[in-house]
Amino acid sequence: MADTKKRSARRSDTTTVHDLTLQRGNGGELHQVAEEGQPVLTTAHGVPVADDQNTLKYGERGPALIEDFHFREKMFHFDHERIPERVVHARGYGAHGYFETYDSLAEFTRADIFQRAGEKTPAFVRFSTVAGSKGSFDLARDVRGFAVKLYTKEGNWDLVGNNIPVFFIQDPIKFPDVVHSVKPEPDRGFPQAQSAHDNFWDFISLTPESMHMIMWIMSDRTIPRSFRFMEGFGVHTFRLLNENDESTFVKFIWKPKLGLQSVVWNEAVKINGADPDFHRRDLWDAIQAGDFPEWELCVQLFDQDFADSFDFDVLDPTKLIPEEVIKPIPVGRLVLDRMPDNFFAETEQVAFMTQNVPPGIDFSNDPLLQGRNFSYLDTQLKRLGSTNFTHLPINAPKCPMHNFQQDGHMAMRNPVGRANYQPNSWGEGPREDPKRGHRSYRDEVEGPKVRLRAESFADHYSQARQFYSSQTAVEQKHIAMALTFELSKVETLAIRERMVAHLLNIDEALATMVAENLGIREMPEAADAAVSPRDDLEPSAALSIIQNGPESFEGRKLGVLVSDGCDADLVEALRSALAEEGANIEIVAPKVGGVEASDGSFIEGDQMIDGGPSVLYDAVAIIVSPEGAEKLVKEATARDFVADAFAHCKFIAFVEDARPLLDKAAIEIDEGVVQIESAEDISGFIEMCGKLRLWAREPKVKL
Ligand code: HDE
Repeated sequence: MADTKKRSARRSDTTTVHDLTLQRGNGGELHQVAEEGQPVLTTAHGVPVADDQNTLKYGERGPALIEDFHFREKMFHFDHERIPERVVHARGYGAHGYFETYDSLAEFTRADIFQRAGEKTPAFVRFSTVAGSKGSFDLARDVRGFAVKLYTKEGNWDLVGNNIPVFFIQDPIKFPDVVHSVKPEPDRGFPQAQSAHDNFWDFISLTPESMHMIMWIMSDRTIPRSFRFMEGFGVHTFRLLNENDESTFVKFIWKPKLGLQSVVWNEAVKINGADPDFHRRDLWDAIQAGDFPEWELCVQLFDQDFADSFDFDVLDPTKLIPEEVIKPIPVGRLVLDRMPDNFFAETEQVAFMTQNVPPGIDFSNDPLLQGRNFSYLDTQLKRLGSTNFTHLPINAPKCPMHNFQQDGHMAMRNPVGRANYQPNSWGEGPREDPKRGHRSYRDEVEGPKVRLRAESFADHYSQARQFYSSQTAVEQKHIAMALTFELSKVETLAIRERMVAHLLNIDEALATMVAENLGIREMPEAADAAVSPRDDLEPSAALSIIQNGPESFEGRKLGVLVSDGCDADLVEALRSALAEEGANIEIVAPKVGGVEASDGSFIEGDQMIDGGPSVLYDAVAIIVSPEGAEKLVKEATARDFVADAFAHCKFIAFVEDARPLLDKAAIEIDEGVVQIESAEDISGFIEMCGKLRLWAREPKVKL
């Protein structure tokens, strides 16, 4: 019996498949053979491998042999490939670039990076979501991390910020609680990458200090169009110290060159299905195309007198200083121009730490910052497994460094010589330098040892109210809809009501709208406020996305739905007009191979309709033939393409022949739906697309 199952050994022969020279093994399997100049596969110990297709066995169908060191080593390494994901900000995407200093800031800081105009400092940036796991989707409603590592000539400076200038909590002891509450609930293990569940809103509704942050996360800031269209904030107040150790307080802000842009919620939900890597792909594509994203670093500088007289405590991380009160000054620009060679080695293993500051930059007593300075070192050991994580190229400084730290797991930098301590008599090794070294601000601190929250931190609603009143009507509506959506997923009625009680302290109309949308029949009393919310804070236009949107279509993407028989000249004219604008185009066709245009030319597709829904584009054009339209009206994905673009208030260009498709998708022609028949019509359409969306349409498509 056994013999009948036995495969007859085949003769070895050589074959060529798609330029690869392959050799057939005894079982018929194909081996890739090293050609001249190609390296030979080896074990990790350098032993050349003869066969990487078959384990070592007794007989062709017999048991495997433990002696197979190559198999054992290969599987051992594979089994250990994963390291723990970050406990927060697990899903991230990074890129290399540089920071270029505009002018010397020597008056305020002795930080080397700010001494010389035009100086370029290598940088690595990692953007992230906070709550989701590594494999979650990019368009979760979530804060985005904006962590920047600057490899300065006097050590690494990590500015570990977010795309929102305030935070949920005032004291670091609450960090594990806020993070636990937003993560999947521990008994059921869901929901993934969502704040829309009971635990999160339970914690938030019991934590009034989070209300300002809640206004931000319910705004469209948490569903950005791409990393390239978002701001970054250092959040805390830091100090700059000059040569004489004189201190100036500073807040750091990154401003994107392309302006601010977000998507709408219904779009975000669909993008997550259509392309869970939407933000990653966007950054990758832009950098590969040489369209390097850019941000300006701005500083808000102020002194102790301002801090003493400002409406809020500058040490309170739930508060910001409006840009109209202290104007941000641009001090340099950040350009991202290179993707990592290896995602794991760089993006995954990069270790950001708030305590990495060079001489000339120092901390304030913001309690959250002080807590972070402890946490970030601790977490790297857990994640990267060795105190020697600074030996990894992505974390190592690019300036000379010397110390007596030695040994430990995986030590790569091993000192030579006799002295491994100082002082020593051997004249060996580095010594400290009080002049060049990092010096802390000589802060005078006194008071009893207490567990207390400062009275100056007690106003939890005024800036939340200021944020809301600084938004356009469209943005205010989005906040109300987001709160409604999130709280509709909360099953416990008391939690919904508690949130409405907080909203009453922020804006009565907002609270009423959310209560009505949720079907709450009896309006609760306003929550007790430790300090009465103020209504005298001026609205700040800088807090709105729409008022700080892009000025052109640059850096964005048009999706063009085409069919056989479409007008090739028109597609070509769109393509060149967009290239001139610095914008991108993708052709969406019934078959990804492409379509044959009316002049017999062939237009290649970038996506088939199922793979290129309109949520992936900033605006769309429908260029089809009468026969094409006739076919596409029967195709649900084509109807969705048009209907979604309309529902998401996008600008739509169409040719007359596309009308049946527009009618089938129930499109009402408005000023954002424009007919284009020739190259002359295109420039007006692209100029129109420069605006974010046709918000005037929204009341027609959203209750
Ligand atoms: Fe973080 N945070 N955080 N955080 N954070 C981490 O460090 C922590 C906070 C931020 O791309 C962890 O390496 C505490 C504020 C970013 O690798 C951890 C507190 C802001 C990233 C940690 C905060 C941030 C992290 C997890 C309150 C905006 C991702 C993995 C006291 C200013 C960095 C890691 C990257 C990551 C702790 C609050 C931003 C556990 C204890 C406020 C962008 O150390």
